[in-house]
Amino acid sequence: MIKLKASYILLMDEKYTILKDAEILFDKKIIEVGHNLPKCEKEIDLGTNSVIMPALINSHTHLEFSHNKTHLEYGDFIIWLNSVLKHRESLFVNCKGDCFKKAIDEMKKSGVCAFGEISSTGDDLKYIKHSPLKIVYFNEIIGTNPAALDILYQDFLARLDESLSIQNEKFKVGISIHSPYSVHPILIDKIIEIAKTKNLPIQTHFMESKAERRWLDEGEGEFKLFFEKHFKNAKPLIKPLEFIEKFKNTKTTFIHCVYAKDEEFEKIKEIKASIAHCPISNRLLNVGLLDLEKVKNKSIDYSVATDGLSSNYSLNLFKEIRTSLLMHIGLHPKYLAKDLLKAVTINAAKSLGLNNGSLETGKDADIITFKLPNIVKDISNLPLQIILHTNEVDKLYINGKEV
Ligand code: MCF
Ligand code: FE
Repeated sequence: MIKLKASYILLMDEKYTILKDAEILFDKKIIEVGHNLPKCEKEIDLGTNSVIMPALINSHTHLEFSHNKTHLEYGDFIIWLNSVLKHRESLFVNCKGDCFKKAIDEMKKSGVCAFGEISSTGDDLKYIKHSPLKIVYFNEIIGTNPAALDILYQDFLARLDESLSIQNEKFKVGISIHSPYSVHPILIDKIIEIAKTKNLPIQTHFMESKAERRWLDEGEGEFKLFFEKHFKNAKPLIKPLEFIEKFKNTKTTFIHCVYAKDEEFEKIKEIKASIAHCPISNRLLNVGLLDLEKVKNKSIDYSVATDGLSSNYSLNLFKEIRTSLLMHIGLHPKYLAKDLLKAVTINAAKSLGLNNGSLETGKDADIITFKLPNIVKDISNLPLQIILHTNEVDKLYINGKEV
């Protein structure tokens, strides 16, 4: 059992409780948070201007692309996609043990205790299965060629089985349907059925670019040229609303949603799905900015994630939320900061189906501690000051153990 004492403790509970000069008692799980808690053998006072909060959760990454620094081309979605097709093989071959370790280390230093990993090949499994961080491993399905559906499905099943065979308390399995433009509806249906039977969380990229919007609405635009060039298949296979509807009665997170329409947001809400917002990725691929005000007004839960190093320069989640704070110029920084901390803790935990993300009795003891440069007298400013001044944490506990 451990007891920590800090100047500020953010619970990230329903009421957004922030305690001053308070304590937290935990073993594997959180036992109690409050003042004057019972004595225990290991007690640490973290000192002046110290903060305790739930460890962060990066809901959406693609670590298999972690070798990318300067290979992929930014500034336009289709140009980026073409550069992915060109460099994918060599990026994967060059990302081995060290490359994954570096990526995980960067997240760990920024206070991340868990991440959602999209895997398109399964080759990353051997490198990350012993990660000190918790993983929700989303086996990705991608492909629209009717002649290849069976091979793709069999390959997917083999990867899914392998990942299911190593499940443990720190490694959970999910399914990723790449996007409405890149997966054949027959595969979508089969795979959603598996997710339902096995109760697995799902992630899918949705309405990321204007090109995707135009292709799915009209069957025209840059995606038409892209499909003709690579796949000789020039017809969109599903309507966006019909796509969302398929995820009814599953636990799904829609990634990006920059070009989603009102009726699509409403459908996402109706089926109780959530959104993952990746602002730096969206900026680098130059697709625009998710309308967070709309997402909030429609009461849809959102998490904030880095996406992979395929569309980001860093996997540091504090940097990601600081960038979000600076990008959404229409929203008040103080209140946006509160929502952004929720987005990388409790909302991300819900998205991945984890028992962490808030400091409440019975939750996993996934906790970070760090120090602010000075006192924050009015605690209503604390979330904003945390986002402005934190890059790395002092301590990270996962299931009550310091890592
Ligand atoms: O989220 C970003 C941008 N949108 C779509 N896909 C990816 C992202 N980062 C990596 N990807 C992967 C995706 O999982 O790139 C491939 C897929 O395996 C694109 S399709 C060849
Ligand atoms: Fe992504």
